[in-house]
Amino acid sequence: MRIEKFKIEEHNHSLLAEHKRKFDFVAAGIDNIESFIQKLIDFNVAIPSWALGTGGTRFGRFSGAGEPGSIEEKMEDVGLLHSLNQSSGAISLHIPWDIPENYSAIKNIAAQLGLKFDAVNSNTFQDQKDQQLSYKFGSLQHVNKDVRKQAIEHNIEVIKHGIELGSKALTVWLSDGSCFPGQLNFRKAFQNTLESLQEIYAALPADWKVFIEYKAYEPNFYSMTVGDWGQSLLYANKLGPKAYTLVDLGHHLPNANIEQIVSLLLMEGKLAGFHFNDSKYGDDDLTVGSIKPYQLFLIFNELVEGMDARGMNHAADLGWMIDASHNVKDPLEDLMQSVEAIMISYAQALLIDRKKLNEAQQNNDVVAAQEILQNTFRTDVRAIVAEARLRTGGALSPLQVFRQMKIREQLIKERGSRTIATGL
Ligand code: LRH
Ligand code: MN
Repeated sequence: MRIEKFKIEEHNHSLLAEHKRKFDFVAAGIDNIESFIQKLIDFNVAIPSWALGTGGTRFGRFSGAGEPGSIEEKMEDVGLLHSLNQSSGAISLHIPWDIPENYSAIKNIAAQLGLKFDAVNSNTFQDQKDQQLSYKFGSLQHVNKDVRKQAIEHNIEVIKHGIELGSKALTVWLSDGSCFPGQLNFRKAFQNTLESLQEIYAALPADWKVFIEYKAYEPNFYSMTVGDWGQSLLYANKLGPKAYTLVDLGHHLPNANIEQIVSLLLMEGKLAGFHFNDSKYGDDDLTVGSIKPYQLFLIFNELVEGMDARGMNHAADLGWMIDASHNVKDPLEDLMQSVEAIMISYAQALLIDRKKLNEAQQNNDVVAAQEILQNTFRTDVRAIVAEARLRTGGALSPLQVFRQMKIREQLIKERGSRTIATGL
């Protein structure tokens, strides 16, 4: 299904007066409001193809209804999101969960929906039914050269799919590691993984990047072979200029200072981008900004400071992706909330008075520095984010339109209540 533009215009008209009042109030205090809004308009977050259905835990999954049962329906759902918030103009495919059979048909649908193909993701953390050799004891790290070869070939196949679709990056996340002390020779596992990644790296087109995604642990694991930002950066530095470190917010040990990690990866020119989500304990893949919104703001503070220090293009020079799963929320409502949280944190980071903050830091005026950050964090920028949507044909309140138009109910009518989306 598609949302007719007039429906969104009707909705915006009904909220316009209230919106203008709020916008004029917050905009009054901002000098460069127009360039500010343009940055928000240019900023898009890619939606994961594996997070458009209901997820679950290893103990249970409570399936939703009207879920997309094919890659075409998944693109339709991302198209719905994008028509409502004008900030979700890309989809990130996970292969083999979402193998594009007919490239030109898929590209036509993407063009009609205004979608691009972001990074493609390989999967050597599951055994596929027609697979020769198992990844039970890892993939790129495996002690058996044939298993490594099989995993390398899969990654090269994923690159080929991405090239056909116009993607420019491969994301590699490995569940490789060990469950018990003594099970693995860490050095050999690292070297096997590096040699395997070098073969994958050699298959990258000149204008492509490879994103090495690290993760501290999975339940039941004693070690991960790409366990933290240091290990990922070691691989990325040894691989070469097309290799970068991808930061999934949920992949850290408790209380890790992620904003400091981001600052240093940016300084090194080795930050790939993000898998945005939020977590209370482990890799909970919860709605962005739902648990630690201040941390998200601090991360965007480092991003804006670090990107401007390197003269980077905010929208284009890093990979902006969501990686979440939905156990109790409607997947599309959850994703709308996540995109909104990202846009709010980015807008607040743009609002920080960098000159004043730098002065406070240079004068070791700790109180003033905190006041600058927290006053900005307590500034309600939602009307500015909404104004960016309004100017690009989006809805002032995407969630309100989604509910008022009973879009999930319409999708259930179209798809039935038993469709299951591949993915998490
Ligand atoms: C691993 C991960 C990775 C994806 C998977 C779906 O936890 O974050 O990015 O491959 O989720
Ligand atoms: Mn991830």
